[in-house]
Amino acid sequence: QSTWPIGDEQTWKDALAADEEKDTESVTRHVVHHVSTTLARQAFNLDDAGAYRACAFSVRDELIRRWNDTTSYHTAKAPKRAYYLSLEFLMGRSLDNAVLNLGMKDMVASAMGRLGFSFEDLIDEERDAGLGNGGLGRLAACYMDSSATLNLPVFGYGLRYDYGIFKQLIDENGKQLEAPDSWLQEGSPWEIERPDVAYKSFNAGDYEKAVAASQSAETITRVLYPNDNTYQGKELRLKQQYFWCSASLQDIVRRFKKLDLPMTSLPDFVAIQLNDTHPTIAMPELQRVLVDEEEMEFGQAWEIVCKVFSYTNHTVLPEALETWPVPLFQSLLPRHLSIIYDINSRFLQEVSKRFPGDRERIRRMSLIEESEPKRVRMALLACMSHKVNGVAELHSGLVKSVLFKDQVEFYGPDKFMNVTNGITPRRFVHQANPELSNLITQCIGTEDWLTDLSLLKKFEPFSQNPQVRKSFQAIKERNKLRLAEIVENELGIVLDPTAMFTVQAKRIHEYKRQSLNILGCIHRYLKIKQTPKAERRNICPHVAFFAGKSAPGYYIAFVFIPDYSVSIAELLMPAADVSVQISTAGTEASGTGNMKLAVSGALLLGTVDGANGKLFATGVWYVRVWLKRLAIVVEIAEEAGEEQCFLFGYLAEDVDEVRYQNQYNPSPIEKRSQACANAIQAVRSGMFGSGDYNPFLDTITEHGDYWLVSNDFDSYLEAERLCDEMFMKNHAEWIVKSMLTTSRMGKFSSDRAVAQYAEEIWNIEPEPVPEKKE
Ligand code: GL9
Repeated sequence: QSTWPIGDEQTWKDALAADEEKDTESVTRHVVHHVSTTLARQAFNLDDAGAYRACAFSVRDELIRRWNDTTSYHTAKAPKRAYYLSLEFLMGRSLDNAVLNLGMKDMVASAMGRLGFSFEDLIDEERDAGLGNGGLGRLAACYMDSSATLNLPVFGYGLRYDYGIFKQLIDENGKQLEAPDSWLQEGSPWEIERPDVAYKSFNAGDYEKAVAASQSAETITRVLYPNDNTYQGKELRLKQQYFWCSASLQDIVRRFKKLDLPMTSLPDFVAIQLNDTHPTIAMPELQRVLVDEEEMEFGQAWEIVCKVFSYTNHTVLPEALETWPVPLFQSLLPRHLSIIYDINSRFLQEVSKRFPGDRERIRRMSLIEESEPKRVRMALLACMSHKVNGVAELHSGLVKSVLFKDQVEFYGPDKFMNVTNGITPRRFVHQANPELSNLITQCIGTEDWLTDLSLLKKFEPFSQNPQVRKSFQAIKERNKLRLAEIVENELGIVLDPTAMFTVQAKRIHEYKRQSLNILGCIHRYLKIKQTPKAERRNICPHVAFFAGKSAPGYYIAFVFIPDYSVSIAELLMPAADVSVQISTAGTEASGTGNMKLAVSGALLLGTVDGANGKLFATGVWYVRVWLKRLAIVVEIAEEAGEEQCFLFGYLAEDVDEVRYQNQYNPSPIEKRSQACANAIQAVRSGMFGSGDYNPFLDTITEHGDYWLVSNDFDSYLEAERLCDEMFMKNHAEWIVKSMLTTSRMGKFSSDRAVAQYAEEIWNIEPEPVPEKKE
């Protein structure tokens, strides 16, 4: 019997089918249709911006058809779903990515060509959706890409900010200026407004109040907070968090309720992932819904809440941990505060049963910090969820042994796990480095590696093939040339494309130590000056690329490539020879730029931190630099094989001790590193202009060098020397190593990471939409 809901079934189906043709002619027709109707324009007044929009609308139509098929299939099948709550989604641009994923790029490009436009130019018309700060936000975007690729029933919920991450300008003194990112100025063709799906948490019935409320709701989503690894504690930020979590939960509960099942089966249908502690307020909010609205018993409700949620930690830096002042909570969310107090008192009873008389432990484990004023510890609340994970092997180890040591002892070790981050190869290889993508496909004879990155290992043997090696090298050279041309056009700086390109592209932060990189550059400069002209050609020429934004008001910063974004990453990463990952050991949770650089064949110059150690240990090769613990060197060497890699610096486990020495029993800086002292002296002498660099330099020489720049300096130079030597003297070997790097990055796909979340945390299954029958 027919289940067709409305009108004549055949009429609907014929109309849909007529819309589904996919060839250059039909694409051309669709674009022209959008030009004349959606945009109300014609050929004589159509510029690139208009053509981009029309093109985007016609591509979007194709996405929507598939979206519709997916949602109706999933609605009918009603599988368990996962919901990814992230306050940031750093999506970048969509047009190129969409046509590539739809397999329509050639078709669309030739359609636009026939209409008189260059598709590559149109791609550049799109504004980046910069609704994130860096790694954490881009990770969420990669995870959406992978969830779709894996056919997983996953939704992402976030805020649609009017202004994303600020636009970065550099003034004539080299300082950062921030300008608003008005990415919605011309509207976004990729968004669909759903005014019909609205959750009114604001007073209905009273007109004036309602208008005021909708205005205050608009200010709530006005702007993304530009913080990286720091907690700021602004009232509006807490409002953003609650507004977003409340609306998301209402949508989730509404969808669950359509199943007509008791609330007790919620955990069988709903998994919610907290991307950092930002959405932790969703836990007491669900508790409020279950207890106050569904009239469930408190203890039973909390059990359900804990089963539904899980939490990803993204940093161990103490300054980043969210703790909201109790008075602020009391004034904004009094019911939630009282729920948290109830949960806390039950929880602490359990703790004191397990550890009688251990007052110190209870103080540490309390959800409420007994400071003045008291504060709510969001991370400890999030730890009550059913799984807690870190984002790289080394980081997850620190999460267990340092950050949540008490919690591991209380809950047991099973709750705490690792899911190493990943990146999407569709965007960061296929789209950003199309020539490399083609070469890999040609060599291994299939495109399947784009959805199963472990197949990259089949590329490894081609590192022995001189022909392929030549092609691989030529691609790197063209990517470098492309970057050099853009730098010349945009910044007026002429670069030598045969020089070694080193790239450090990430947020500017002391722990990431752009300082080490720049002082290293100064060291090189001083060395070149001291070298007689005739001997200078033995020195490996470097171009050091820095890109990244600094949190406003964060005054220790340098920037060269301005306004770093996803789109600039797509340009920089394929052109790098060397990937600079030099954070103080134990501070970078994972890093994901390291992965983007490595798949494009950049060799790693880095500390044993974040995923670096793991990138290295699973494959790449082997360093013979100054790891201060020989035992570890041997262990890594055993895993990776007798090869050359460029790791350096103190290990995480040594950092506390060295730091303590720096602070309480410092040796003169010249003793820690003469080279570092010289570089600093050169800057202080005014050699690089009259800017006041002393506050920055003093952090190293006067204030205990918290981030160990001086301590790691000599081993950094040594690693760099080895790197230069290979690049200059044995470039053939360099290319082999570069190809091996690419080939061995299979693990670092976000597909692998998301599959792991699905299986080990969410307990959800792929639900591919069945092929349509003709
Ligand atoms: C971060 C970590 O610092 C990175 O090491 C990690 O790779 C990402 C993703 O897990 O998360 N945590 C964090 O607060 N940021 C990260 O990048 N900051 C920004 O996103 C700006």
